[in-house]
Amino acid sequence: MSETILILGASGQIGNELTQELRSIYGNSSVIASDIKEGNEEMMSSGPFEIIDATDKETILKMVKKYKVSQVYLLAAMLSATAEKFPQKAWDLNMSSLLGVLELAKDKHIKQVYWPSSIAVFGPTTPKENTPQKTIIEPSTVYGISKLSGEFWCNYYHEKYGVDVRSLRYPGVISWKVKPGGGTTDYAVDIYFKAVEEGNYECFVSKETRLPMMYMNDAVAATIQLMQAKPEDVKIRTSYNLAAMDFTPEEMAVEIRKHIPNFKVSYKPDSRQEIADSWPSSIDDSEARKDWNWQHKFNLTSMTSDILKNIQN
Ligand code: AKB
Repeated sequence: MSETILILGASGQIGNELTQELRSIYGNSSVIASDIKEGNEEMMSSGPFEIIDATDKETILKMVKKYKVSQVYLLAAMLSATAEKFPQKAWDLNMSSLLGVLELAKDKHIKQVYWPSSIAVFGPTTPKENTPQKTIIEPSTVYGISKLSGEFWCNYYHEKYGVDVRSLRYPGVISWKVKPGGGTTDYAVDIYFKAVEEGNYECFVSKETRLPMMYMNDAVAATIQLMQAKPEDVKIRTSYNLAAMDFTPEEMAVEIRKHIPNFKVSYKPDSRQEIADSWPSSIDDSEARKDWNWQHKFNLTSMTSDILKNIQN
């Protein structure tokens, strides 16, 4: 399979690890990383990198032509907590970047597009447990509104113009290589670093807040698996529910104490609590499992061991 891939937003939490995995599959020179800021040493030294603003359609087109790009992964976005502070900016970034890339695909400059959605499309009126693919979707955050609109734009471009765009509704994604920024689920990453570095953590959501989560390794695997699936197997062109595990901060603390027995957590919920409370506590992703055979590998126990081992190293 030969593809030339452009990743927009490659220096971020998911972009960084996705870039490295795609480079190992398609070859370093076939995966062009880009962002408004440089990535880490591994990304910069292992393959091509370009400074690109994801809302700048003309520059994207120039790069698509320069490298003969066949696929674009658009990962640049403003996440839930920051988007509440800068609603207009979040809407502009999240929407204009997507519409620009969809137009390039419509005009046949690229063959395939990946665009991430999120559990943030769901809102307070959505059934909380085992949230189905099709259900009440009334988001209460700017980020959620932008993701929901984006999903329907993807579907529209697919139906109307035959654009091959694919998408996943990520749960909170947990990683240790690059930290996330501006999300509500960021505590589930911070907690591991604070456990190792300081032995205690002040959590910004309450101890019983249950949210759907996934280890980065699974998120990257799912993304690539969806992009490699046969077009006829990709039956949902808004965005697929995707799940691996769900837990509360208290359950995380119990798991971390198996490795760091004196680890202490205190709870001081802030404005992010309201966002977390509006999201599902678990997700039904049976459509992804049925359509393209999605299977997760990591649960809370195996993820915790892996992350702590890596941070301690
Ligand atoms: C966030 O917390 O904003 C993101 C997400 C769930 O999309 N991690």
